[in-house]
Amino acid sequence: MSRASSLFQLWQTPPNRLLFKSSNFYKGIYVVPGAKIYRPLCSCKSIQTTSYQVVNGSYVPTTQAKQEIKPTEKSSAELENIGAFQKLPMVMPSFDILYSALRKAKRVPATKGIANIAKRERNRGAKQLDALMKELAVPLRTYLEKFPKKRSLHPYERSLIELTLGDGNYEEVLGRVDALRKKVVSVGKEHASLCAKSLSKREAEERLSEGMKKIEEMFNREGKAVEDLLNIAKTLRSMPVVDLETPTLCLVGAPNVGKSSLVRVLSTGKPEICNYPFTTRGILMGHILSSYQNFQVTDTPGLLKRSDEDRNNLEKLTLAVLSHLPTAILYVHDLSGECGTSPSDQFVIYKEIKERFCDHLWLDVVSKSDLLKESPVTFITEDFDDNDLELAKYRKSGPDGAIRVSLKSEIGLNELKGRVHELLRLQMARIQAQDTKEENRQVLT
Ligand SMILES: Nc1nc2c(ncn2[C@@H]2O[C@H](COP(=O)(O)OP(=O)(O)OP(=O)(O)O)[C@@H](O)[C@H]2O)c(=O)[nH]1
Ligand SMILES: [Mg+2]
Repeated sequence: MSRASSLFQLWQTPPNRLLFKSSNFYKGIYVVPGAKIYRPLCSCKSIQTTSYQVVNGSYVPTTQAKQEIKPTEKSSAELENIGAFQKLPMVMPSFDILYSALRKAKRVPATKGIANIAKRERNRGAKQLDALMKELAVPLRTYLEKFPKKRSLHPYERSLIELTLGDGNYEEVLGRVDALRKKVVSVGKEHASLCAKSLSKREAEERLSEGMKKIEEMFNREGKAVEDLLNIAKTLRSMPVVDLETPTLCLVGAPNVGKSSLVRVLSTGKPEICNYPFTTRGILMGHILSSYQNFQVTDTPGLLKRSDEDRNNLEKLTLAVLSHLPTAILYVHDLSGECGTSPSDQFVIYKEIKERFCDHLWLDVVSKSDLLKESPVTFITEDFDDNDLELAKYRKSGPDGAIRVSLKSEIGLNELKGRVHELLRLQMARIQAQDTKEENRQVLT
């Protein structure tokens, strides 16, 4: 059976087979602003197949390794593209950089033809210190050139950096790597120059070993900046890849309303499902592969009723997706209130989001309809104004046109899948229209 047809079957699979299977595939991770270990928020489903070789202290894909690494400013055409995280260099641990540099520097001989022993020794010492300085500084400079400036990134990736690494941490770590590079250069130059002025063979040997020791100690002391950079690269590289040309469905709603459960049924995505809020702690991508078309599905953390200033980084991630990616929205409502957020509060959140993102294609779904036999059934007590007819209507059946589904009783799922397909086809038409508009604009300018 081909891969496409087996995935198509997944799309058709009865939901209860998928829903209540516990999954260890996706493990959410808490965002701790300021934390120095940057563990990925999201699962990475792409498998690395490229081979790498070491160039200037970076693991570079073999296909790129022979190309010269030039520090170039990004052209304006490159600025707005998504995918910068997949191009980040593979950073070597500071220990590896240091010991590779020491090994290479110690092999550097004196210039040929110097007969005087003292002269030869100070020449050798200065050259070795200079080599050590370069072997350490060049990889650091290469990293600094290859980690993009935040302002040159797509706004979505910029938000991911701020919300997953903590505000300012990316720049702070790059700043520390640059400071280390500068120290290596200055201490290396100082000791190479001292060694070059030695009056005897013995003095040259002593100054060489003193210089090497100083640089080594400094690199050991401050090399943590490189480790932090390595962790940042790992975290960012594991962020799910979004293709702006592929129609995307984004599931949004209050925490615990059943978004991830629906992602599992609608797509290949396998987010964790639990009966507590904020199970989903990052952006997770799944795919819908129908007969001829590939669609993306993103699961997002839940939104609470509160102002933007009070929102946690997880909620901000959801808003970043909606603000910066051209997704269609599947908004999930749990009118039973079993999720922990009352229908009245969900209504407030819904109205705010709908107003803010009214230009997105939209579909409403009322989840857990097995719990709504005598709707509205509220699991939590809430005060609400009986005279608010709009709210009363919402509490009974959700927004106009909402589809009722239950994963437990398998109600409404075929209708939902059909409507999702329709929505994504419309999204495809939007993307194509946008591309044509862009091409026409480029022809005219
Ligand atoms: N009764 C019933 N429970 C459901 C249904 N769909 C999901 N649930 C349960 O609702 C709970 C929350 O489901 P999730 O899919 O994790 O909800 P979520 O919106 O992704 O939650 P967060 O990631 O925390 O925002 C789980 O215990 C699910 O088993 C349904 O159709 N009926
Ligand atoms: Mg979830």
